[in-house]
Amino acid sequence: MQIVTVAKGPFEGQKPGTSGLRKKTRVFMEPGYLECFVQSVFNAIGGAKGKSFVVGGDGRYYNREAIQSILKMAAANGASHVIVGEGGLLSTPAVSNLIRQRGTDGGLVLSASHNPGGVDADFGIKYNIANGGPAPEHITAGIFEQTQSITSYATLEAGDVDLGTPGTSVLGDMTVEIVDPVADYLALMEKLFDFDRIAALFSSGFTMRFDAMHAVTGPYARAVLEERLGAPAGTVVNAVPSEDFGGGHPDPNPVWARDLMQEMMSDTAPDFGAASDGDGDRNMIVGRGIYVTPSDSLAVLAANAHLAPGYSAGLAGVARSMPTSGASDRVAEKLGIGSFETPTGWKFFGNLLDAGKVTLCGEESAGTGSDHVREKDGLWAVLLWLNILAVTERPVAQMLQDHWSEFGRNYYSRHDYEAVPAEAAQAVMDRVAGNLTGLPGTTSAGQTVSAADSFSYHDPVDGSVSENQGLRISFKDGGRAVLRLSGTGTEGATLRVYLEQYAGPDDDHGLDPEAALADVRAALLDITDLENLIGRTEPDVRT
Ligand code: VG1
Ligand code: CO
Repeated sequence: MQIVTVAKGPFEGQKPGTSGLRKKTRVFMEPGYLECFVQSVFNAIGGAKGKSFVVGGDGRYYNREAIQSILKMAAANGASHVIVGEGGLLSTPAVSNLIRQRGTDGGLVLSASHNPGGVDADFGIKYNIANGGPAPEHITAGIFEQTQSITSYATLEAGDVDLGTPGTSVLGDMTVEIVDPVADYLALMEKLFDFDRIAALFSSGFTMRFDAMHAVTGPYARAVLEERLGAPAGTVVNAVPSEDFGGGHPDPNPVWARDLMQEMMSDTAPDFGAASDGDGDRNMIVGRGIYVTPSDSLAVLAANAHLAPGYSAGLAGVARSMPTSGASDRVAEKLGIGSFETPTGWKFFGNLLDAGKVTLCGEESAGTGSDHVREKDGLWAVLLWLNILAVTERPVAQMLQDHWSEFGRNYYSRHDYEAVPAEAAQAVMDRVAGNLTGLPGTTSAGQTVSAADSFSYHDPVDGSVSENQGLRISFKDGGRAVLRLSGTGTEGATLRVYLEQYAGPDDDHGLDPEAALADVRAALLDITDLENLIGRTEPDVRT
């Protein structure tokens, strides 16, 4: 074993409360940078001695090098067993599944998720705990504390492990097991969904396009949709993971999955379209001629999940992140099951899932998942949609219309202002935060504020409190605006504005979302003085 001393930082590690460490790839490539984070993780969990881990990533630039470093460090730190996806590939939900199925002590995921990849783009790493989910705040705080004082890490002087051949080998006293990244995940999906019925849907001529965005879900989607379910070859596009995701952002939304959107809105659109992100935990759902917002998707899935075998007993409850629209709340209310509002980030769902309080969870950022793992799961969401469509035999557009007629429609849009100078973005937040009590009762752009607060979450399972999780402004007549600073950007600050307007069941639900949200947006811009403070008139991305 070799102890490598590193120049004393302060090492800029993962901020407590953020989901993993995300930086420019070149930062991760600085000598000792990745290693300091990994050693900090091992230190924060009481050492790696005798422990087992799952390690894999989304295949972006530096994935394999990072895995080799981690394996040598795990061996030097006394770990007993590490499971690695063949070729270094594992999607985030597949890591979560392997941790749970194989009972490991935790796992490390190499990904910056939906951020672009490449030597001049982004890299990331995140630690998941034994329940398969992202480390909760008390653990990320411990890791951060370690990063502030770390001076050395332990590694093994050894050759690289062959990641390309399934099987078991030894590295020092540690066993390294290379596994097929897809097999266990496919087995889990077969338990949850009626594969025969979905296969019959495809053989009846139902058409689909799945855009893997040159990221990790390519091999999974090919194996599940084309090989197992019989969808024609070519159903999955951009299916080979590439180090820079074909030069694009592997972010499944109408902006970055533009090609898929164009196809779905064209005369030759297939029946169903979907896309997933870099690490395979996000999903975008599109019907022929209609985009399904992630908030609506969660609500439709909650209302129909019982049609799939894995959920035939019904749902225990539904949880959504605070900025996600209230559409799923209405379904939960009608079903008479619990509904929960958590801060942004999947780790907040872990306790609710572990305690059996909820079965489905979702975020407006295209994350949907269930108690089958402890991460959001892109391909799982696609399969649940397919199972539901196979049973109802209704087009996606009809599913949505019917849903809105029953529950009403929550028009929704998120506006992102990216790479804003940090002080300017903070000024917007401070201005609103400083005036929360003065807002209720005030009117601008014809909208009267009914309530305003800074969201703080009281975890109903462990009693922990997470404060300052975003600013909420509710308007009379069913409008709402939310303001948050992103925790995943790597350049300046990203200011997120979430807009929502409810229209009841009797409405015709036919407005363009941006038009339906125009008043709420105007009121929000007026209240925040956002355009002046950040010097922008248009967001960079609307999703
Ligand atoms: C974003 C999303 C959030 C998601 C997080 C991680 O965070 O808004 O909903 O949980 O990314 O997703 P932020 O702080 O930038 O808004 V993933 O697929 O990038 O692991
Ligand atoms: Co992701």
